[in-house]
Amino acid sequence: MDKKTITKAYEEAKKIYAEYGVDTDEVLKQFASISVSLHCWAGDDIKGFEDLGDVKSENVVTGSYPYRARNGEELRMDIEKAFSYSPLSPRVSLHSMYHESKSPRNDLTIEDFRTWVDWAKKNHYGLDFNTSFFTHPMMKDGMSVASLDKETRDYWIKAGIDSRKISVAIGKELGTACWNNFWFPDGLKDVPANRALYRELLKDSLDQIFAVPYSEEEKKYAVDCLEGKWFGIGTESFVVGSHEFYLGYCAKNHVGLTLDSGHFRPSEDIGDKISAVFPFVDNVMLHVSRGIHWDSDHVVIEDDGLQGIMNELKRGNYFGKVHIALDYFDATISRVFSWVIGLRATAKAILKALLEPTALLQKAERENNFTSRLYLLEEQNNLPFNAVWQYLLMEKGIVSGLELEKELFEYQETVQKVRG
Ligand code: RNT
Ligand code: ZN
Repeated sequence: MDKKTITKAYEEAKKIYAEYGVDTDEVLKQFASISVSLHCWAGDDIKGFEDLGDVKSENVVTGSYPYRARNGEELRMDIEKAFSYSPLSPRVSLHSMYHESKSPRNDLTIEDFRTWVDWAKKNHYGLDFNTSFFTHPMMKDGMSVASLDKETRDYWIKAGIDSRKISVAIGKELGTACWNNFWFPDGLKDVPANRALYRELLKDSLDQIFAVPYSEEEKKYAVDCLEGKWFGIGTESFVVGSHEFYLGYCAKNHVGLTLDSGHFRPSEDIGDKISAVFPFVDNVMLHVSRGIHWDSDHVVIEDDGLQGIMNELKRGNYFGKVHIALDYFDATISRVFSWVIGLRATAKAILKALLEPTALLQKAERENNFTSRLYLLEEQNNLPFNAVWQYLLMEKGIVSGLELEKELFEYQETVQKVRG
């Protein structure tokens, strides 16, 4: 589509949205202020860059699509490529297994991520952090900080403490708070005989990790969050860090809470949980994913789950307060495409939420007029969303449609395929 046609369609759309009380120019301004953190780990199937030999992974990624990024240079190049097709303000979630040094996993500083930090600075990307409490010889029977073995716990507690220093340092250097996520795979395949013991151990380890609170100054640069889970592969019967455990811990100890859309029973959705937890914890981060039957981490697409989350962020005025991050991986398709698809689906869902005539819906609800609420909800599905989306992409010089597809496959053939 040429610029003139896109602009004309936008001007028409603007008038139609105005009838519903929505100012599309304002929406585009608001959209520009919303950032989404892209998970670096989908680019290499959560393998990381350490030389650990044949070590078991606690994160299952299926598929054998070629062209996995094998080092920092390739991964960063692939991420940049993905961002070039997204209108969202960019951030990158890093895992500690992507450090590019010889240091052990529990003795890292910001300097072990120097290339990442300099790269983020140069490209004006925000950076978020995660400690990889998995895929490592110091994991014991799938456990880290809740292990019965003290040496194992101590190893990972140290990694957790250091991650908070790394996050503050990153946040300070980049001038934007680094969200530091903690997810531990610790759990049991079969029915435990002593759940309480594991939970006491986890609590004690967390108390050590968070023993020193951030100063007021440091709070500007780092936010810690704990991510619970219902079950995982190999932890079908028991996950030590369940959602309830962390909700209690976070509320009491002023730690942020992460909600991953794949980590709850299939009919639960995190769109509903945001307003339930927000008043009681200091910070909330979302891991936007797509579970099919279970925490399958499918690529995020425009579905009801995703739209439900973004609508909730708009309706409760949570944009800018709740941190949005992506978390999925699919090694059966192009990993760069998977980022582009997920980023663009998220961007579209955010834009759609911002364009929602929320004031009208909420007014109808306040007046107990559930008929109008349902009618308007339906009617808005036919408003000219795509005209606004195309205009946004055009303004940012981002291509779409078959052209995008052609360019990304070209990148695969001319860059990814020929990598030494
Ligand atoms: C695992 C969690 C966790 C990880 C990443 C790699 O179930 O969702 O967030 O996917 O940290
Ligand atoms: Zn997650």
